[in-house]
Amino acid sequence: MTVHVADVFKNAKEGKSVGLRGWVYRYRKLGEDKIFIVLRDGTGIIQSVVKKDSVTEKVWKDAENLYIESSLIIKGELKKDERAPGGFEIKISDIEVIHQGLPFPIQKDLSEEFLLDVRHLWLRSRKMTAIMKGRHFLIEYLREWLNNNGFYEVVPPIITKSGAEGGADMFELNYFGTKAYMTQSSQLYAEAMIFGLERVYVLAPSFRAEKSRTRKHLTEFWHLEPEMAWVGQKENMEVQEELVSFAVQKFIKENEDILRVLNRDPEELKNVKPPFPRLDYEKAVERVNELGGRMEYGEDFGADEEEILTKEYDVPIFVHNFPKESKAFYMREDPKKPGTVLADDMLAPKGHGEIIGGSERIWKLEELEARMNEVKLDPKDYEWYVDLRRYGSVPHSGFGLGIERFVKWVLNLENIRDAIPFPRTITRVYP
Ligand code: NSS
Repeated sequence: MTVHVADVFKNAKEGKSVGLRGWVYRYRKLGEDKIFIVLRDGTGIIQSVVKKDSVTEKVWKDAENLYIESSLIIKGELKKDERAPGGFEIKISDIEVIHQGLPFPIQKDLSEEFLLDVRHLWLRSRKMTAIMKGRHFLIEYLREWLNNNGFYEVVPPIITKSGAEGGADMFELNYFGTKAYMTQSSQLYAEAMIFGLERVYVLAPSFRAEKSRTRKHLTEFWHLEPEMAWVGQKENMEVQEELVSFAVQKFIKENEDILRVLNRDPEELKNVKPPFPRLDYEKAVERVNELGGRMEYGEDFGADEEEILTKEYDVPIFVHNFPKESKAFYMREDPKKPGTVLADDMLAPKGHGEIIGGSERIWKLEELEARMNEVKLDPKDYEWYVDLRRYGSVPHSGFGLGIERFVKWVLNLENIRDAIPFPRTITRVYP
């Protein structure tokens, strides 16, 4: 019988027999009669030692021929060892090599580009494994909050006829002789579903053919998009801060091990609790300029401006009431501040920047038609979406959270590429 590394440490006792299966994480031969193997499995690493005089000749030979990442089953006895990680090491009595394999191509100090070329192998690293676990739990907690607050998870189509964000930057497909596109956002479909279900969310990929080559842009990202009937922009923002705070607080409470591997200090996230500071767009522009940035009214926040603005905070902030010209066609104009829309961006602190974009939607037919006219969108391309405003339309709001942006911030990653197993960027579709 075999167990996992984490289980070994849970009930460790001097002299206890254990069996483990996994991969060689580190390997070192000491003199002519001792080999140290650090074994890795999905739960952690443990040090083990093979001594020539305490195993058969075959086991010794097999041990001598192991490579980094060879797969194997080991049996042995636990021994207390202060220097070993976890305080115990395994004195090996038997090794069954499952696959010796070839010498592993990833050694120390390789370039970022090379590591991306061998991403399919690099995903075994401690760093990537910790990130992938972190991503898993963060998504679990986001879903948990939504499920506990009356939301149904629904699914959208990925192949679409028109763009949710106005249609620029879309990947085009030949759909049996007609043009179709990979979805930019599932929002419009989520909107259709609130009339039956009232509160829904979609978790699906979105595609953007943007030529942005930054540490924050992917061409394919996972997008969490809640949509709510009978909800205005004020409540929309409250839902966003509740959702984000819940996921962050639960994450730092339950995942110390992941945070430790990634050197992320949980103290830096402990103030992430509602309410988040709110800044009117106009004030935000003024503030950026006060702090040494250069921005004109109407401009979007670039990476530099987001950094300047969020540097002062250790919690996310909202920027709201953007000039309507700079935003998408479906956003409702603020009757209290004409010329601006009821929309928000949530910006994560310390330069991580935008993680959410949300808004109250135009829900009246004439208003939507007029706005589409203004921005020269052909209503024909959006006929079904416009149609939703003909039958019992209601005020509604929603938002989109970029999963990789969120993971990048919570785990404090340098680059968004590491927040997804196989990143797609303007220069990379392989592996
Ligand atoms: O373009 S957004 O600001 N808004 C929407 O797509 C709305 N239709 C969402 C909605 O209201 N349902 O994108 C939302 C978020 C944004 O804040 C980022 O966190 C993420 O989606 N996003 C991206 N992540 C990674 N790479 C790229 N290129 C990207 N674009 C947006």
